Amino acid sequence: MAIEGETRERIALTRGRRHDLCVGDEVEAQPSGIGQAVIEALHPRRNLMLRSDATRSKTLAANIDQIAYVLAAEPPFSEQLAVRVLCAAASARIPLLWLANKADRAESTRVLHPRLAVYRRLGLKVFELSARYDSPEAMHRSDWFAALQGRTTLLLGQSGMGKSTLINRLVADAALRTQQWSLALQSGKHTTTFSRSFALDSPAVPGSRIIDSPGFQQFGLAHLTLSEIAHALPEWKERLGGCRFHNCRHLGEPDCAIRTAVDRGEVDAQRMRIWEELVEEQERVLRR
Ligand SMILES: Nc1nc2c(ncn2[C@@H]2O[C@H](COP(=O)(O)OP(=O)(O)OP(=O)(O)O)[C@@H](O)[C@H]2O)c(=O)[nH]1
Ligand SMILES: [Mg+2]
Ligand SMILES: [Zn+2]
Repeated sequence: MAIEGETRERIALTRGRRHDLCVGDEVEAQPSGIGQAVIEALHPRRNLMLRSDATRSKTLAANIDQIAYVLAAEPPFSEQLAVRVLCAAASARIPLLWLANKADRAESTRVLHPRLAVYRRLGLKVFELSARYDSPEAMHRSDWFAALQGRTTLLLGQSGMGKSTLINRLVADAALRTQQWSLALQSGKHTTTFSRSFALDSPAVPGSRIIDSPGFQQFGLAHLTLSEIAHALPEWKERLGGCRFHNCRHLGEPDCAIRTAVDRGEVDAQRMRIWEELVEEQERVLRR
């Protein structure tokens, strides 16, 4: 953590067994010894991104301006996970954009394009880049870089999509620290195990921050109702009033506006399959 007016960061300790603090939190803290501080109180949060399973929820970041979801064709992109993150962000009222990384891998990236097009048509901002190979000049001229300026952005995504690589390119001293950490851990791996906020080097607009986070294989939405999930899907939201039943789950009920739209090709069928899996999981959570 950082204390206002200090340049060096401190290791923060919490009183009691408080585990719900997360990156981006603003706290009351007292310096305690060299390089340490004790957190006394948590300031109210402007927003909070979280994921949850049936038994517990995990806070991911607080007080952020937006989420950049980093995806790529390799390792395989899970649209189901991406939709889950879209739903969690929408319900937390946090704007979200997609960074489709590894554009240098033209062959594999090609298969992503039809899916990216679906989300662009739904109004999502989708940018393509190569965190590893784009030149710094190209990065600084890009629309996605402009979208990061002046904001605090949380990078989220499956493991191996390139979140840390991107931060290493954007933050001059991040790479160094990454190396030090992995040396200290004797792990030899560069996979991220905890979230960390960095000042983004953007001379034009001060105050930009970017947050690295550990990749995930699962993203539970136990904290959302089915209705909240349905309302987070924009092309569904506008049709929800059209179903015959007020509590339609869009799983084959008669006169379902969403099914009709899927049959007519107006709503993407892949999104319907993801919805079916979400309903099934949500009902499993409720049965517990
Ligand atoms: N070809 C290519 N490889 C990339 C690109 N960006 C990242 N990679 C590679 O992808 C692998 C994973 O990158 P990381 O930055 O560690 O991925 P991450 O999203 O931080 O992964 P976690 O920390 O596990 O969540 C590394 O081998 C990177 O070199 C890119 O633009 N093109
Ligand atoms: Mg990482
Ligand atoms: Zn319906």
